[in-house]
Amino acid sequence: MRLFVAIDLPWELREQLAGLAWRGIPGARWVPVENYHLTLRFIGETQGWQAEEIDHALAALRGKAFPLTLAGVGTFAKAGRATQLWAGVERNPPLEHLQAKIETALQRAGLAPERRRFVPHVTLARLDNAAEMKLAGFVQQHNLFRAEPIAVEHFTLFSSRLGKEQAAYVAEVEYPLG
Ligand code: 2AM
Repeated sequence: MRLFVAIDLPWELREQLAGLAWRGIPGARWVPVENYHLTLRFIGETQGWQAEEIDHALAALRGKAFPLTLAGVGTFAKAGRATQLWAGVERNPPLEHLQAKIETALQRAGLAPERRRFVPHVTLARLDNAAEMKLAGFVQQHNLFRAEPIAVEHFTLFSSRLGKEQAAYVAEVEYPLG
C-alpha cells in the first residue's frame, strides 16, 4: 500500500481552490477537486504489517485541534524547472508541531527520517514544461489569495493508487485532534 498522512480539506475550501485552476497554463495538470490535501508526511509503499504499526503509532499520538489558513500561491522547482504550483499556508506553529509529532511517531514505527524540510502547501497543479511567463502571471494574479480559516480537528492516513491521469486517494483512518 502506498500511504501518506495529510490534512483533509472541507468542501467549501476545495471549491475555492478549484476556482484558482485556470486554463491559461499549457503544461499544467490540475489536481481534481477531490484530491486536494495538505501532506504532513509522505510514507510510500508499505507492507501490511508495517501499515498496522504506522496506524498504531498515529493512533497513540495526542495532538490539539488548531486553525489553519491557506494563503498565497507559489511554485516548486527542480533543477531550475517548475514542477508544481501550490497554495500556501499562513505561518502556523501548531501545524508544525503536529507535523513534528507525526514525524517522531513514524520514526518510532520504524520509518527512515524524512530528509526534506516541511513546506506546508496544497498542490494545485503538476507542471510539464509550463511557460515561466504564464506561471509568473498566475502567481502575481493570485498572490493575495487568502481563504477563510478552517478548524483542523483530525488528520488522516490516506492510501494512494496511481492512475494514468490522476492518483486515486482513499482516507483509510482519521485520527481526532482534541
Ligand atoms: P505533493 O503534493 O507536494 O506532490 C501523495 O502523493 C502526497 O505525498 C502528495 O501530496 C505529495 O506531495 C506527497 N509526497 C511527498 N513526497 C513524495 C514522493 N517522494 N513521492 C510522491 N509523493 C510525495
